[in-house]
Parts: sequence; structure tokens; C-alpha cells
Amino acid sequence: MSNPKENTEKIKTLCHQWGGSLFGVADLHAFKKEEILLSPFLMDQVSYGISVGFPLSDAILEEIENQPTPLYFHHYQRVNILLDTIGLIMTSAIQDLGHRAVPIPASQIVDWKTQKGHLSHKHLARAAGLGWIGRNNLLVNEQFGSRIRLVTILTDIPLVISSPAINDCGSCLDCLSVCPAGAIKVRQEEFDHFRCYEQLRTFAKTLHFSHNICGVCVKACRGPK
Ligand code: B12
Ligand code: SF4
Ligand code: SF4
Repeated sequence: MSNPKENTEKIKTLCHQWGGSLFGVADLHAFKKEEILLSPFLMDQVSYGISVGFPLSDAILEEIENQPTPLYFHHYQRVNILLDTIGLIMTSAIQDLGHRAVPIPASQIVDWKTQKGHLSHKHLARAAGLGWIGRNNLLVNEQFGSRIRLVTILTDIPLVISSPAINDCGSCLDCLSVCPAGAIKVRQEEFDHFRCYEQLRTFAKTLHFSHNICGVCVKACRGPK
């Protein structure tokens, strides 16, 4: 029987070596079946979700005024590739230890109608102690704010589960006025998904990006003051 503490340290070290600054572990039993779009057979084989966060370049984000830049678009794509690579490397290391691992794509949509991936990296990151869901509808980390991208690896290797973060946005409202779509509200539950989505589609069409990106509320969020 392998030791959860030793396993966690081993995988965390690997994560840091590959540039993943944030690492946490969530208990998958806390998630409802319908929140994860994977087969019940596969889900029966895994108990933990490892969440990894990679900090974006502050210099690239600071060039963004009120729309995405070509440099941000390239950065977004490369960070997704790196996160997927970290997922693969961690999968291989876990399999070498005799266990199962499933890297979830950093940015893949499987239900286009409701715009969902296999699972929400944000919700998993929150459960894994990386931060909270902010007014901008993104995962906000104490140290990096929302200036991070995320990936998840599901596994059955025994690990130490992290405690969820207890913070929230507090009185900060920095992201509200900057959103070009007016999608961000004081109450996070009132975030307007559709206004945001339409704005990103407009950016993609007018700026000729092949993905729906923006980055304005990512830049705005350095966490609460
Ligand atoms: C699809 C998607 C989008 C779609 C729609 C998002 C959505 N669901 O609302 C669009 C293109 C709009 C989008 C925009 C952005 N995204 Co995005 N996106 C994803 C992706 C691939 C899947 C999201 C998902 O499955 N959510 C699960 C659902 C259940 O969670 P939810 O969002 O809370 O669910 C609501 C919606 O589904 C909504 N809904 C229901 N029906 C419909 C129909 C439509 C048309 C829409 C729009 C919404 C909607 O209702 C649900 C309950 O409120 C994830 C990667 C991942 N696998 O997590 C990245 C991800 C969430 N995106 C990310 C980012 C950064 C962005 C952008 C900043 C774009 C950019 N890179 O510049 C913006 C930010 C918008 C915002 N403030 O929330 C990061 C977030 C990192 C962080 N720090 O939190 C992620 C995690 C990618 C990553 N690997 O890091 N995204
Ligand atoms: S991604 Fe852009 S449009 Fe969407 S909420 Fe953030 S700032 Fe607003
Ligand atoms: S900018 Fe402030 S209000 Fe907006 S998500 Fe970040 S911490 Fe919360």
C-alpha cells in the first residue's frame, strides 16, 4: 500500500519542476455525477482530482487594454499545451507507480450547447484549495489573482486531500467596470454568461482569432486588496 504523503510530495515536486506553481488535491466524491462528463466506468476507477495552476505572463497581460492582443492569443495557446504536457507527465509518473491517471484537456469543449468541458477545472481547483470563484466567474488565487490557467488530472493513487481556501473577493470590485460586455456583477451568481460569450465571439470574428478569448477580466484580477 503506497503512502499518501510520499505520493503527494513526489507528484507535487514533478509539477513544480514543470512550471506548475499551484498544486492541490480534491476529493472527487464531493462532486455530483452530472458535473463530470465521463463514463461511470471510468469514474469508478478514480477518487482524487489533482489541480495544477500555471501563472500567465504579467507583461503580456498588461499590454491588454480592452480587447485581446495577438501576443495574448499565442500565450493562451502555448500555456494550454504546457498544461496538457504537465498532465501527461504526471500521468506517466503515476502509472509508473502502479496506478491509474486521466489527464483532462486544458481547454476542450464536449457539450457545445451548454459550453462545457469534461469537468470544470475552476470548480475542481476551488475544491483543491487553489482559491475561490470570484465576481469575474474565474478562479481567484490569493497570490496570482485570476492570472492563472488550470488543468486537472484524475487518479486513484492515494493522496493527501487539500483544504479548500476560505477567502473571497471581499470589497474588491476591480473587474466590474473593465468588462466590455458588462457581464460582471457584484453578486457572482448574477454573472452574465451569455453577454460574455457574445463578446468573445465578436472579438474572434473582428480580430480574426480562431478561439473565443478576451483576457480583460484576467488582467484586472490581482486578488482582493
Ligand atoms: C467553455 C469554456 C468557455 C466558454 C463558456 C464558459 C462557460 N461555461 O460559461 C467561453 C468561451 C465563454 C469562455 C470564456 C472564458 N474562459 Co473559458 N473555458 C471554457 C472551458 C473549456 C469549459 C467550461 C466548463 O466546462 N464549465 C463547466 C460549467 C458547469 O461551469 P460554469 O461555467 O460555472 O457553468 C455555467 C455555464 O455552463 C452556463 N451555461 C449554461 N448553458 C450555457 C450556454 C452558453 C452558450 C454559455 C456561454 C454558458 C452556458 O451555466 C452554467 C451554470 O452557471 C474551461 C476549461 C474547463 N474544462 O474547465 C475554460 C476556462 C473556464 N476558461 C478560462 C478562461 C481564462 C476564459 C476567458 C478569460 C477567456 C480567455 N482565455 O481569454 C473567458 C472568461 C469568461 C468568464 N469571466 O467566465 C479558464 C479559467 C481560469 C481561471 N483562472 O479561472 C479555464 C478553466 C481554462 C483553463 N484551462 O484554465 N470559456
Ligand atoms: S472574458 Fe471579457 S467579456 Fe467575458 S467577463 Fe471577462 S472581461 Fe467580460
Ligand atoms: S478583481 Fe476583485 S472582485 Fe474581481 S474577481 Fe478579482 S478579487 Fe474578485
